[in-house]
Amino acid sequence: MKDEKKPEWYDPGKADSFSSTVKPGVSGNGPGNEHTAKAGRFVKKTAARKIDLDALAAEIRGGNRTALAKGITMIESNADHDFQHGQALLQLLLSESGNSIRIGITGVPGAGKSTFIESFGSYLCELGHKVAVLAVDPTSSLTGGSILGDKTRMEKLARNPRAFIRPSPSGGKLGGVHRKTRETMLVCEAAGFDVILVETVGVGQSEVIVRDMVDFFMLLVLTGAGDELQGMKKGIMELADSVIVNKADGANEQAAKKTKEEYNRILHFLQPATSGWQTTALTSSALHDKGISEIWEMISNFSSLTKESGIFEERRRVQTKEWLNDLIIDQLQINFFHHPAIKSLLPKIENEVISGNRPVASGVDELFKAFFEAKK
Ligand SMILES: Nc1nc2c(ncn2[C@@H]2O[C@H](COP(=O)(O)OP(=O)(O)OP(=O)(O)O)[C@@H](O)[C@H]2O)c(=O)[nH]1
Ligand SMILES: [Mg+2]
Repeated sequence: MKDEKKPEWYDPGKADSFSSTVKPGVSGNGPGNEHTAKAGRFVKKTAARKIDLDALAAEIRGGNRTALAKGITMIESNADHDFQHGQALLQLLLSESGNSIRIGITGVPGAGKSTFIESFGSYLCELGHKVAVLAVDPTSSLTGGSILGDKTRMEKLARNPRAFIRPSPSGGKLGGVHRKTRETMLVCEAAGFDVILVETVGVGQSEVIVRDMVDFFMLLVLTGAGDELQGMKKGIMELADSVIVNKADGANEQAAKKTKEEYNRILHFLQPATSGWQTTALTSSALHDKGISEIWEMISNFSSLTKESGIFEERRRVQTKEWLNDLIIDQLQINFFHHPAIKSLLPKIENEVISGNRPVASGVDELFKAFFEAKK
């Protein structure tokens, strides 16, 4: 393509493929100009729709944010052809992924997770890190992604060129959010982000999902321990590598320190989330950037300790294996329940089982026989 035909705003690093081009003006409509006049109209270019995945992968490796966003959109799409492209893109980037510390952050609504990420993320950018912020919001399929919908709490970070913020994807298929967030994490790593922060709201199963995709998991809590501490599910505390008592500022500072000590006492008796690491409580004021450097120091210690012992790599291997397992189960469910043979047979079996005329296991047996028979 000749240079003068390129649009003014083209990306110089990009190949010569544009969905629109600048056409030279047509002078008159006389004889000899018919073709030019015709070509000037909008013509849908089929070739432009072909995605050059190698070029996209190269741009992502080079840290191009537009390319990164494009790759993630592909991964997040629920359309089948995007799924295929997304997987091919991941294949190209896989060897460059993994070089990061993945940190999960959970806590009840209002604990200060987003404010903490704003403060912590900005601090890490100042240290020279590149920070990607992702979210797992179990309600995003219903609400269209609320958790990071308000970037207002992360205004400073959102403007930082070393940071990248991506709201929670919506589900689509079963296990969709889980898969998409993990894959997004890999693409961000390939783009050079060396700290990945995953925010999740402390309700339902999302803590377990995020625990399974990160290296370090922290629980943000507030003061007013006593009863709250008693009521808190032991299970969640046992997922955490650290408990952070946030809002340790102003009149609340002393109370927060006391709460921290109470947590440390209790944590001592609990099963640690990571073997060889004692889960510890610290305080922070996300609003006033206090306690932030201590938290990073703790995570750095965690990282070197677990890398030395091999626990870090081992956890990642186990996580990937479990991820594979989860996806197989998702696929099996989708295939089974969406199969026409099952769709037509299931209501009859349900009726028989519910009315007490048939043992449940025998109903399942018939369904699977019908499923495998239809698959032959
Ligand atoms: N005083 C004080 N207020 C804080 C601190 N951190 C957060 N807040 C305030 O607490 C409120 C909730 O903070 P968010 O960061 O939105 O909390 P969140 O945990 O992300 O909440 P959800 O996203 O709704 O789950 C906001 O009004 C913050 O300004 C802190 O360290 N000190
Ligand atoms: Mg939030």
